[in-house]
Amino acid sequence: AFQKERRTKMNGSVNNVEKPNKYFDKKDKADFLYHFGFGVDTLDIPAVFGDTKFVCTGGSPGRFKLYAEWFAKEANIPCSENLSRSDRFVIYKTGPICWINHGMGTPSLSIMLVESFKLMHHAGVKNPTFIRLGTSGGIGVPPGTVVVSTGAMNAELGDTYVQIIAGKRIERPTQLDSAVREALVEVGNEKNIPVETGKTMCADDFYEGQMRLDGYFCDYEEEDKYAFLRKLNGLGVKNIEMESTCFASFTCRAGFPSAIVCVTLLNRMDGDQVQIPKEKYIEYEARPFHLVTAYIRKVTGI
Ligand code: R2B
Ligand code: URA
Repeated sequence: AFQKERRTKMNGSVNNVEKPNKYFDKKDKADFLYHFGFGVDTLDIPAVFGDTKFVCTGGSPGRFKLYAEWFAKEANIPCSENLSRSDRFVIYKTGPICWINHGMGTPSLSIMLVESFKLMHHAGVKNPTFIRLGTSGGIGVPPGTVVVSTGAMNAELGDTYVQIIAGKRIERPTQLDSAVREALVEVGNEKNIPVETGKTMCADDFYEGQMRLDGYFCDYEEEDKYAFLRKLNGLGVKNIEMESTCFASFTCRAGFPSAIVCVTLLNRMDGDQVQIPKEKYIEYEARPFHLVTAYIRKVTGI
């Protein structure tokens, strides 16, 4: 019941929160988070993670180590060592913020999210906010734009996350928290970070699934690519990445407020190759960090 109450406090949410798996608590004591490499029996999870308020996530392990270190430096607080005991994901902690990478694509992200949700459960954390800080391909916005997603669209252009369970297709809603989004946009404007809001399309691959002309395979024409991007544009899509539907759907099911903040590395209307000068890449990948950090510091007072 307390989870339902939590969810109704969130703006823009209409869905009931799902309770954790009914088999979960019976197995609680022995639970091992395989892809994090530790479990209830091998780590004092409440002592290490019990104060968590934000879980920041994104694809690359190196970038998330860097983000954690930058945050620690900026807030003048310590940064943990890598707390993961597996080489699948890295986990850093700076005060009440966890920085965990999720790899590329929804299968990898789904594993990381399930284990993060179990981690929060074992730690006794009641209402963590999850934020994805990522990269993406822009549609009709200049490279370097930070898109704060209003919703996530799947590869069939539906506003759902499609899971195949027991041979059946299950579709779930992909809402994001409007209060967190609005607060992020406000901070972006205050900080002069180029922020836009819009829908995010989640593709199942980087090349054909995003209608690139630079993959190994390409059985469509250049005009098909532009027609598809224009169609997305007409549906309010500002960027394409590879995790948004799963991220939105899982956080929504758990009742955790969440947001997706992705910088665009290129405008797909102008090309497909991601080949930007190193200094530009560093500048662009720092933008979601600056935006999310300013927001977190504002709401936590850290
Ligand atoms: C954005 O960038 C990655 C592909 O290059 C993928 O994880 C994503 O969503
Ligand atoms: N990530 C994607 O998924 N697509 C892009 O075009 C750039 C980054």
